[in-house]
Amino acid sequence: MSKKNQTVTRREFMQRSIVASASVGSSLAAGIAVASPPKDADFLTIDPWTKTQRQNFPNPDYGIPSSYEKLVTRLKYANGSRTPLQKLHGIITPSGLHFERHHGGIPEINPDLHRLVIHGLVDEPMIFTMDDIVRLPAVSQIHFLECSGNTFAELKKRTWATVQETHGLLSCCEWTGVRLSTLLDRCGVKPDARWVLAEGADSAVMTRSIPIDKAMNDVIVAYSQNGEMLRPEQGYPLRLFIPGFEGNMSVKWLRRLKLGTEPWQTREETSAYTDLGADGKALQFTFVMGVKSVITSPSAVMKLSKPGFYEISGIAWTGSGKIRRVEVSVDGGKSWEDAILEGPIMDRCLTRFRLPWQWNGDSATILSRATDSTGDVQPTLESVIKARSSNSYYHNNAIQPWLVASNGEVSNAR
Ligand SMILES: Nc1nc2c(c(=O)[nH]1)N[C@H]1C(S)=C(S)[C@@H](COP(=O)(O)O)O[C@H]1N2
Ligand SMILES: [Mo]
Repeated sequence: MSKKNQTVTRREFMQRSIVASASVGSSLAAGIAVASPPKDADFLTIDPWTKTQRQNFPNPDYGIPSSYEKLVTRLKYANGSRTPLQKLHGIITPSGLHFERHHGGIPEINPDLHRLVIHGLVDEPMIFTMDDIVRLPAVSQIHFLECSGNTFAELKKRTWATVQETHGLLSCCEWTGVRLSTLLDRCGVKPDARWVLAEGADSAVMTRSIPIDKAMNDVIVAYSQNGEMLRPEQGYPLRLFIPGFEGNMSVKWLRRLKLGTEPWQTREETSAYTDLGADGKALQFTFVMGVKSVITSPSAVMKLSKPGFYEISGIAWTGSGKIRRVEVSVDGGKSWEDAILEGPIMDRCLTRFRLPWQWNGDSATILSRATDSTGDVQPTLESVIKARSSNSYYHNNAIQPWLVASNGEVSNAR
């Protein structure tokens, strides 16, 4: 009988690694080994690329990934594209791989001509140019952005194969800009202002109402992503970024903010982005994204080449604060073990988790379950479905299972 599939504690892992490096070939080392020892002196052979001097700059002025990384791309669908989460490391999404969701295409905006208007219940309405905005005190914050439609298809049935397909409407970047409160303070918020309307300059004229408390708290009017100006598809030259809230509220190509006493009941907060109940009544304004996690490796449709050591690794996030804990199960949810959370653990940001695993070659269902700083625990799919009517599909934050078959093939086990 084969040994039970088991996770390896950090201490055990360190001890085994020490043993492994001290005595290659011992049984413990064999269990943990992921590389092969040199058979002869062939590792001393000099490779052709070491023998030939090449030009310093075969690459364009704006750097691109190695030609061997051509398969690490976004995956397009009708209204946008998805991030290849299973092929990324750490927590940062490279700008060129950030997911996209466009309701009316990507406008081409000349930043010199772009304006942001703030009006309504303010002491003094104002028009800002990009120069005006970039001059103001700025902040840089690393936050995730998730479309509330992310993972929606899995509510009904197993639909997608890879993490990119099931969870790829999620990305995480460093966003730089001016706090919305800085701009609103300049205009002077009238005491009866309760809501802010944000409007985009794209042909969809995407509009959403934001509660004033959130607007005055951590919202960023962002012009930069990962150090450079926003990509056109992310809202160049200016977007709203609302940490922790459903993606569609972070209005791209931001051109107008209006302060008022009530929400505006715009198209995107009435006909869409509401959760229709069984009684025909819709739940409106579910702003905060629930606590969620997914194992990105191993994940569908990877193939484990042989039994032995693997690191189970994934990402966790919550719209309510910080990730406090991620548990991993390798037996379909019967038992759980705490994964290692990689710091710094930031507010409304992806957190990378890791857990050493000895795969014995038997089929195994692997799962992750996140808990956030408010105590919220990621729900099972069954409980999400039970809590919903079949009409509702936004905000699915259920636990995602992957099946590692005995031949090493990994598949979606929803
Ligand atoms: N002006 C405008 N803002 C928009 C959208 C849009 O179509 N137009 N799409 C929204 C939706 S549904 C999401 S999930 C996020 C996606 O942002 P991204 O394309 O930068 O990933 O932008 C939101 N902001
Ligand atoms: Mo979205």
